[in-house]
Amino acid sequence: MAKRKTARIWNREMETMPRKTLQKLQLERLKQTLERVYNTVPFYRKMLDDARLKPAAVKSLAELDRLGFTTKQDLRDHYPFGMLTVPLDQVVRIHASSGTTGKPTVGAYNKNDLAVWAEAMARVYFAAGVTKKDIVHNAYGYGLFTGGLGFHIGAEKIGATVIPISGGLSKRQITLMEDFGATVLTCTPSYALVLAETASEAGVDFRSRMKVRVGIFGAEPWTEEMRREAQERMNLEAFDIYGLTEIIGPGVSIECPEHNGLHIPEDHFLAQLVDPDTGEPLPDDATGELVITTLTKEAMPMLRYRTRDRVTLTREKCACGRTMARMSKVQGRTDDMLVVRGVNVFPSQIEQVVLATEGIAPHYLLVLDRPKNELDILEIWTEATPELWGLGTEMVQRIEERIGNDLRETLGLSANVSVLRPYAIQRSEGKAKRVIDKRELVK
Ligand code: DLL
Repeated sequence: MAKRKTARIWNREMETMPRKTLQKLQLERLKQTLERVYNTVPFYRKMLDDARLKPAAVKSLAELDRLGFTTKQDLRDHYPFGMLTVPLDQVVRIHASSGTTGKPTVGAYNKNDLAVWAEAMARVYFAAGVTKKDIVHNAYGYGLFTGGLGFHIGAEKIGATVIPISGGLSKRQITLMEDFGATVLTCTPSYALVLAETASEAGVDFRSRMKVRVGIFGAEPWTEEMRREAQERMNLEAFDIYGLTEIIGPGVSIECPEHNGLHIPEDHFLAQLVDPDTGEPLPDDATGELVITTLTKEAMPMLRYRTRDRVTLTREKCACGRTMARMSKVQGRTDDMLVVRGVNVFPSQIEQVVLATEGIAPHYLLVLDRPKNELDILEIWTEATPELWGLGTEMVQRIEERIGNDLRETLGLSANVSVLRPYAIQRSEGKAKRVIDKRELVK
């Protein structure tokens, strides 16, 4: 008989819990969370009061639907620490990602939150078949971005050896991956393909020289074609991982060896699906917007957070044995946020920087592409005013450089900027189409 891969499960008690028991636990934890935020965060107190919901009186999970939502804009309105339930001296870590305009979205953790995160990431590693015997080459960025440190604490939790290489210096990554005998590669899917390309350019046969057998790729949308390409070129099994700063970072869901959806640790994160236009609940098998309520986070819990990510859900038991809900691969966003090389950015943020530059007319176009085996390329086309154009090519080039530098400094984003002659950009007659995304990330 063919030997079936036995699924490794980090926390069997939780991850395979009967759904009835799970729902009881979720209700208990939800009530604790509601109690906590009601007493400490004015924004949530108002949300609960508006819904006439008293934390102690909540009797079922369904009552959650009476509440409104928490959005990125709400986090911005309470930037940086207005959503905290604890004084800052109990916060031990802060991460951040881009917000809708200017200010970043903050994630704050107390000691217990870091423990919850490490637990979620330990489950991730086990789902992907990673154990303490593995050597994890962690090429997610370390810093404010949650990728690097999230994968780091999870690897430590399971006792694997972690190489905190972060992103960049690709040739050196290839050398160290081989020298240290890495068995697991963690990075964005597009960076994985860049590493494969770098190896082949350096004459290194990735398949025979590297020991990498597992890749845990996420933080940006990617297609089945990219998975096939990565698996083929690097001789590894690729797992999709999803997460967002507002909820905890990576670890909000992960594929198991069945590769049939991403498991959500529902004892920590309660998942709902809503119609993005009306906010009404949707059945699991519809495509809708994922809404998450955290059940165990302490410093900065989230009630009904609108992720803006479009998915379907299933709560049927998986062949791997887990009873935890699975979400589909992210099928797109319900807002205009772009994920460029793993960096979240809204067109409005780019607009602010570009149009604040002297000599630039208020017309622009963002063109995104992902050439085979390369990172995303963002081109920004904008237009000179007749005055700037009159000053000659050298001046125009200087402005292009200035915009490029400003974007790098304010948004951490590198882009190819072209300032075109006046009236070069087509005027629209209705809603301006400002973004051309050629990456075809959603099929
Ligand atoms: O990207 C956390 C993360 C780090 C996830 C490392 C996985 C691996 P943010 O920077 O806040 O957090 O970006 C969150 O990125 O709302 C999605 O739109 C998108 N995203 C994240 N993972 C995936 C994925 C991290 N696997 C936003 N597929 C989310 C598609 C993803 N989109």
